[in-house]
Amino acid sequence: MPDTSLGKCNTTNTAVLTWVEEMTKLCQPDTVYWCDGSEAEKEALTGEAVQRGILIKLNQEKLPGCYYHRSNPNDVARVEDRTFICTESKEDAGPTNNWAAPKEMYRKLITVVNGAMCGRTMYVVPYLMGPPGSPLTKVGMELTDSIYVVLSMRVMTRMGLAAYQHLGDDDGFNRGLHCMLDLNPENRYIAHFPVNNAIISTSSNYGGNVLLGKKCLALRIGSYLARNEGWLAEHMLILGVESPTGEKTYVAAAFPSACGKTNFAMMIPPARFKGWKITTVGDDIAWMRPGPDGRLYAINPEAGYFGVVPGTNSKSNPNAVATIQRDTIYTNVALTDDGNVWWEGKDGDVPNECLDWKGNKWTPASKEKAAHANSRFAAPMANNPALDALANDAHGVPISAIIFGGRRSDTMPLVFQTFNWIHGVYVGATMGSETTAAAMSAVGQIRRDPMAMLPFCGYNMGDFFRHWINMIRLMKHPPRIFNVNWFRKDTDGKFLWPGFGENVRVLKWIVDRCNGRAIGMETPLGWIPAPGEIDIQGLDGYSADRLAKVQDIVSDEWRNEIHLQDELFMKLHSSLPKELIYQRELLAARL
Ligand code: OXD
Ligand code: MN
Repeated sequence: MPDTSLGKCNTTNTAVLTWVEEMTKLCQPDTVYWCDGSEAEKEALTGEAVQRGILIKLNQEKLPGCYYHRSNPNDVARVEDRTFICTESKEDAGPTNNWAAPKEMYRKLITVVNGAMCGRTMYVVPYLMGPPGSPLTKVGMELTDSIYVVLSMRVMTRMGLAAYQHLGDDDGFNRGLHCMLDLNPENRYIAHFPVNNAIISTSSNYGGNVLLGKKCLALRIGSYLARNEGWLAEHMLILGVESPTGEKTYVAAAFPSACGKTNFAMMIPPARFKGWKITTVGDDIAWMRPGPDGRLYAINPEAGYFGVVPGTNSKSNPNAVATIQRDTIYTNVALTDDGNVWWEGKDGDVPNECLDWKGNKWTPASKEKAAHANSRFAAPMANNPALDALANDAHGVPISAIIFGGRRSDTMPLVFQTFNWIHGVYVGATMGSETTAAAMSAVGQIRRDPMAMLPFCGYNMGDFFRHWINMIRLMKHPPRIFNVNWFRKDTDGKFLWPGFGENVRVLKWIVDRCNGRAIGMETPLGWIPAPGEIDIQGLDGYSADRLAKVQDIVSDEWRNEIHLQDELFMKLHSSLPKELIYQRELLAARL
């Protein structure tokens, strides 16, 4: 028997009611379904999605509560060329964003979504970004005609009636409209209207484009709100480091997409680090604001992880392996005949045969990968065995260190600490990384990705740097800023650092620096570990010589690096804070 209490209008907030009515008139759905976030609703919608073939039920003995989804092959990643920041002036969006005038974009999209939900259901999804009761928490409403989006939003956000409670009678919520249309890439728009706190996303069903709480609200609109309200919305993981003496230090770290943020946030220290524990607050996004004690406090606005699947195994990320054993939606991995999932780099044997992410027969002799390189899991963070005790805390956690890092085969040493906040902002601003499959672009080229926010900053990047510089005035005890690179290679193309759980060795030095224990050594780049300060004991066959190599500062490489920064500096010249130009000159002089 269908539960007839589900789907009914469940708010009296007049701003919500008026907006939903307007959007209903525009999109003309057959039915409007109001989500409440309940278990009964989850069961009903999951059942419907399975019945309509949108989800496949996986083997419930092996993977309880897990489902499988295949996307349209033309719709497997974020689309930066179709992502727009619609501010009054082009200068407000800045040279690193696609800009469109709000009026024109609204006019175009109103045509695109007019009647787009005929014959379909519009789901009204209320959600919170952030724990209930936090001063940083924001309310979003997403209207979508995708049941996959509804079920994924349930995992990724605090979805349901709690959002209305937080909102009360207020009209200050993000208005997000998502219409799947026919997934024709020509009608694909991910349009942000920061001044109106609104998002319209069309003709896609890929997470990063359509789970509107994530990149669209928490980063693009979030960064815009953060600048106006005096806080930071960042593409950063947040983790806690617990020492054997029980000392707890929190760290936030920015890495470009698919550089191992999720692995780093869930890392398990090696045997040599007995008694050390890493706990996860968040794996992708940090909202941070100065607290009354002058420190910077961070929350993770999300409630789930939307992680890259290939390469996830008990060596790279045992906590992620545990997390995705239940209540997880898998997208674009391979499907085995016993209702299990498989991907390149999974633990255990390669199946003799399975269905690839497109639904075609796959064998180990196949030329193509079975799982798409950007196949994903959406899993509740509550499943994470290493979830930090304060992950749901309304005050957030005090941040002692901010880490920037990219994927660089050369130039960048394993770790250095910047001299001060502004030097740290310069290092974050000039971050570069080799591109990966998380976005539709050529893989393997270096691109400047300031603070890992290139695709996510909702306003002019130069003004974003200015905001970062200004933030120091609001903090009596700012976090120390570091730079790391796990990906440096030797001349044979082999990684110079083992990475994964061994990264705790670097993290320990960072924590020691924050807590006044490590002495360090001054170099032109900043402070690096003094000999012996990075513990390499228990690292099989790893020598001090190899550590020296991964820390090496090669003048020619740095001359080239400074030269390569020209491109970014020229692009941003009209809004680039002078302080960053001085920092670059100082670095050149030191080198
Ligand atoms: C992500 C991304 O999905 O950064 O987190 O692309
Ligand atoms: Mn990300």
